[in-house]
Amino acid sequence: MSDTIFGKIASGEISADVVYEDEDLVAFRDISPQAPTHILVIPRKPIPTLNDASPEDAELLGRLLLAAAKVAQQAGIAEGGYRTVINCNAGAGQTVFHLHLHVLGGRPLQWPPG
Ligand code: DGP
Repeated sequence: MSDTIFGKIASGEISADVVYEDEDLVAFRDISPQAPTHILVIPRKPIPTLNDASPEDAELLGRLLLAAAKVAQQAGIAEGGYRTVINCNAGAGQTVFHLHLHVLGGRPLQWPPG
């Protein structure tokens, strides 16, 4: 699958607090939450960064966003508001090179993020 920690979570080799999964996606709680609700949604496919996504990934990326909305709803933060973030490469703070979407909520979120 992939040799990143998220690839190992996707394959079940490493455990995580999984809140949603299907054939192509897994969502689990961030180990270092930056908000009361902080969930990561990943494709099982090991795409390192958003820069590496290709047109053939378009449907997968759309489903990643829809899964984010679903887990936000399940977590009870959809109405109050939440933020989705994809950090791309080190300059944006990406530390795990397996594409992932952060879903953050449960507290007021400042904009711009800084
Ligand atoms: P980023 O900085 O965008 O690459 O975000 C990586 C996030 O992944 C960071 O918020 C911490 C989280 N994380 C790192 N290792 C693990 C892990 O082993 N399990 C879980 N659940 N989250 C992890």
